Amino acid sequence: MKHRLLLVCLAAFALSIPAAAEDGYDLWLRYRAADAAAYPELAATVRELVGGGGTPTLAAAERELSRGLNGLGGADVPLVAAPTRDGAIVFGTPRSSAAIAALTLDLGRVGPEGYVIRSTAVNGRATTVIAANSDAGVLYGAFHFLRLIQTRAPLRALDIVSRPRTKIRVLNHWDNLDGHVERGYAGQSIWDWHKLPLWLDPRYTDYARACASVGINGSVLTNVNANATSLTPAYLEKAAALAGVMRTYGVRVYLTARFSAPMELGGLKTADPLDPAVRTWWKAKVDEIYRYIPDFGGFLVKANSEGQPGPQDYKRTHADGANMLAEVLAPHGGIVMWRAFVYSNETPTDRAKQAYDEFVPLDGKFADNVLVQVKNGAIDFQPREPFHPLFGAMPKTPLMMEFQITKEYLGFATHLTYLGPLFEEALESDTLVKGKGSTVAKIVDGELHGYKLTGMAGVANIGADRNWSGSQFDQANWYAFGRFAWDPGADSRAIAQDWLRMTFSNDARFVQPVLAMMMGSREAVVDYMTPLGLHHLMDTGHHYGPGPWVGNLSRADWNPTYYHRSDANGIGFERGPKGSGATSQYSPQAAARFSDLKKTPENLLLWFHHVPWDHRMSSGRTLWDELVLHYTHGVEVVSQMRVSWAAQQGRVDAERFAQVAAFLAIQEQEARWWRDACIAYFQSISRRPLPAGVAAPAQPLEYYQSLKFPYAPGHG
Ligand code: GCV
Repeated sequence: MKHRLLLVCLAAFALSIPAAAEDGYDLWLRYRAADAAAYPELAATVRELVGGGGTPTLAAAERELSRGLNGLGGADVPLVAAPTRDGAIVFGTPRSSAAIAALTLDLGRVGPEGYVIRSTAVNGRATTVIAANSDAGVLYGAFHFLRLIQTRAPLRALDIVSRPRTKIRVLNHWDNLDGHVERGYAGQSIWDWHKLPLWLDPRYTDYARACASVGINGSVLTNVNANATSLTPAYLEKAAALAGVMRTYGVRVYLTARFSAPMELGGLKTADPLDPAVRTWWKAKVDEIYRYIPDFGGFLVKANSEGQPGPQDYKRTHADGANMLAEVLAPHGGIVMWRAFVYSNETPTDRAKQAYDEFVPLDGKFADNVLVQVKNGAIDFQPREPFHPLFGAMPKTPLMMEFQITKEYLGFATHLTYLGPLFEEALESDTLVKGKGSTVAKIVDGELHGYKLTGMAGVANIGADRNWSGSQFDQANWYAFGRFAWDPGADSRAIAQDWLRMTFSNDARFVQPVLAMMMGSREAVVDYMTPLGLHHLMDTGHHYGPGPWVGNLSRADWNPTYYHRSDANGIGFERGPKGSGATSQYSPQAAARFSDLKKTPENLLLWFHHVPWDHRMSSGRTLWDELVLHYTHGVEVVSQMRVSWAAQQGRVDAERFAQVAAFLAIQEQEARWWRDACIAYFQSISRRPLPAGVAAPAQPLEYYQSLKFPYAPGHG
């Protein structure tokens, strides 16, 4: 009797434990078994894996395929030396696999990192071949093949040819050596510097797997607000240990270089890039780095920006600084990514103009192994910005895109904001510099100006939180970044759909509504934070909540009032010829469009123009009414997102369902806060009534102004 009771208790306990913990750790590499009846071609096309792991990277591909195929198929797929029956998966390069060498696969089309996935015959057996010119290419192809299964795609008659359109596809970690992540909302840094190099957290391998699964091939380990200590031998040894893990997955390690390191570490009196002793110091330092990390990628540098040291401290140019580093990296095959996010110490006429003013005169003056890294917009990763005027303005200098994956200005980790549409909008923007179709994507991938070096960087949203990104849906932004870096012409909806299917479920009743929710989520944030081209209304320092009233900071361009310029007459920053003239930094065709209030797209109106409150919008409403309705609409969309998600209960595991639901509740509350605070403030200036039927802010303006967040995460 006693035993029976015990068994009943044990059974009840076992039933209460989910089959597998669903805390988000597995990311989109969740290889849960597919329903064989609903997806019969999996069993028919995947029966055995032909082993080919001669190198560490091919061994990683083999491990991943085994893990994925075993998990997705629900049974172990045997590993064999050569196809023995129909349904073999053969992977490798022409060097590693005689079967692949014997096939005509046109690998010339895929370059050093691309791959071919093809259904063909090997030894008379129906086989799927995953082939590439390099081991990393094979690994990328293996992940693509697994993705096909994860998304329940057809597996027969495959003929996939894929090659990356950019060469350098890197994450920028703004991680400090003390573990704090600047603008990080997913906990502490994943790099446990204190325990490195001897303790290699298994997370490092899973990080590298996730990066490789979307083609990310570089990781800048340290914050752009750099600490010279990362270049000391003790830290180089730690970085080398990380490089050892990542190398297997085709991910190269990069570091940020503090420009004043020769003084701080070398005891020199100057860091002048033209000083021979400084150049000698950097040469020795770079040679030393390569002794630790033979495949070191190079440096990312933030110089003369927000107080960071740089060549201008010695009356030298950005090109002087970048080229000094480039010269010593070149013999080792390293590169410099020199950031264009600069704004000078003098109070500017318009901060949006500064990067262009400083960099365009330097076009053609950078060494061949330098890329200038440009944020998608000229201010700072706002919910919406027009494309940066540098794109198209430096034909002789490779420009790489910098996106921010971490959501500094888009609600941190709790707001569900899928960034795919933001990336896509920036990349699809037409600079018109060489006529119609001169998109930012074609500049970034080198097509328009013939850049030899190309790249895309994403400021990482990764931390030590169990779910990596601070929320389940923020993982989609890491994923989407990788896919856009591989193909800047990619489609954000298709990417979101893949991610949802891989991460959650292939059930159409789940995919369709949640996809719609993701696709509308970025516009909702724009609406409840900064509609119609407004920007930088975030409160001081932490950039979390609204602070449109802030106007007392020491630098004019740190104040939201500097950006929205609202007064009794109207609102917006006049950047046309009668204002700051920033529109003249675009190509003449684009400038003509942005300079003219009537031709400026309404979603950027207040970015480019100071517009009267009573201006008639295309809807026939006044600007004031339209503004209020956008704020209100943003909140309504979030409320609807909550409803859509609530309907998914039971279609996703309880653990992730509950976290997403709770975060959406936070988002709704905060969207309302943003709306109410901004309407209360702007109404105190516009002095106009709210449109009929629109709810008044819940609290008086003073209430919103009194809120303080001294401990908001991620603050630099
Ligand atoms: C790393 C913004 C952020 C800073 C960041 C800076 C940059 O200003 O608020 O935290 O510094 O951009 O991109 O360098």
